[in-house]
Amino acid sequence: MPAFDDETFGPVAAITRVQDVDAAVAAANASQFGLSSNIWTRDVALARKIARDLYTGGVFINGVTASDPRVPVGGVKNSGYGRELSHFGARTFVNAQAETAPAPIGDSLLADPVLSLEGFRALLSDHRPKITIAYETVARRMAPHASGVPKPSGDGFLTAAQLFHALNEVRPPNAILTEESSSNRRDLHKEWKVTEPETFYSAASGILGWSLPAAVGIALAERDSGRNRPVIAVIGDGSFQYSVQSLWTAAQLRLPILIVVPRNDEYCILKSFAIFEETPGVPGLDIPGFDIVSIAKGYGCDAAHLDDLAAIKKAAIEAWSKSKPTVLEVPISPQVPPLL
Ligand SMILES: Cc1ncc(C[n+]2csc(CCOP(=O)(O)OP(=O)(O)O)c2C)c(N)n1
Ligand SMILES: [Mg+2]
Repeated sequence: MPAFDDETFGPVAAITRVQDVDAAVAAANASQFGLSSNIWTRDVALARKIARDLYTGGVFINGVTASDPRVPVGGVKNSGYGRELSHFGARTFVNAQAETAPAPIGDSLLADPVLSLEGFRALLSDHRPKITIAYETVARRMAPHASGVPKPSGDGFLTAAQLFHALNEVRPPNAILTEESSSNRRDLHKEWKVTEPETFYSAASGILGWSLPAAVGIALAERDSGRNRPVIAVIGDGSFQYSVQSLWTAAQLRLPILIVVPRNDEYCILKSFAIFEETPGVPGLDIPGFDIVSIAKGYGCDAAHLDDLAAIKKAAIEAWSKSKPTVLEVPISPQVPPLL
């Protein structure tokens, strides 16, 4: 019967006679809707018992449906998109709870970004890094570092290790490194010893698109806090594309970040995976043809294509004294290293 099955919302009361309480509950629960229900009776104890059996967003005894701004009130089944009143109502439209609930690590915060940042700023204003770990302890935890100058590739290109070795030679000891250079991470850690606290950042999840904006945020914080440590982002040519717009922010804010892009024209680490998984011929792993210099200049950065270690070192030193970001595109050997 449409009047029973549809949500009329009009000035219509659909009345259905049933044999007893159980039949009433069964009829109510058969509805595809479930915004709320009302029980009218002198027997409040019975009403409470019935209420437990009704599947609706709320049950009101001897009263019409009402809501309270202090709590989210709403329906079940096909009723109640979002919740009435309270700030939770609007958020159900964006599935915010569903997005934050599965956070694989750490805690998710569901909050207004502006209010949250204001709150965090107040909390952090007195924050000074506390150096609690002795250098010797840190040094013991680090991967073994290469000694000597890395060997050339033999194919005419620089190796990633040669590039990182050169950068390490010219960087100040307190330089902050953000990293997203998947297949070259091992070489980077061999050549670039992280000895100072809070000088190495990388996405714990492995998600691409994190390190470039992170470098921008860190450089901004360094300037605002007066610490002014130099910032370098080492980011693969593939990863560079993921949040390349952050170059614009860096240029607009006149941040002297050095961004080094080891260019191998490929998603190299995924080729390593393909070998490891014995799945030859995976498509889409070559990414030739990006003009990284033009892209960077287009966003307002200084940029150069360099394949010579002396020129790279000179450009790196200059980068940290500029009032804009510098992007260095450095072709490196496309050799695919073993995954493990
Ligand atoms: C958002 C996101 N998309 C895709 C991936 C899968 N992924 C992991 S590494 C990688 C390739 C990175 O290429 P590049 O930055 O050029 O580094 P290379 O492996 O060549 O050193 C991709 C696509 C990911 N981790 N995150
Ligand atoms: Mg690459």
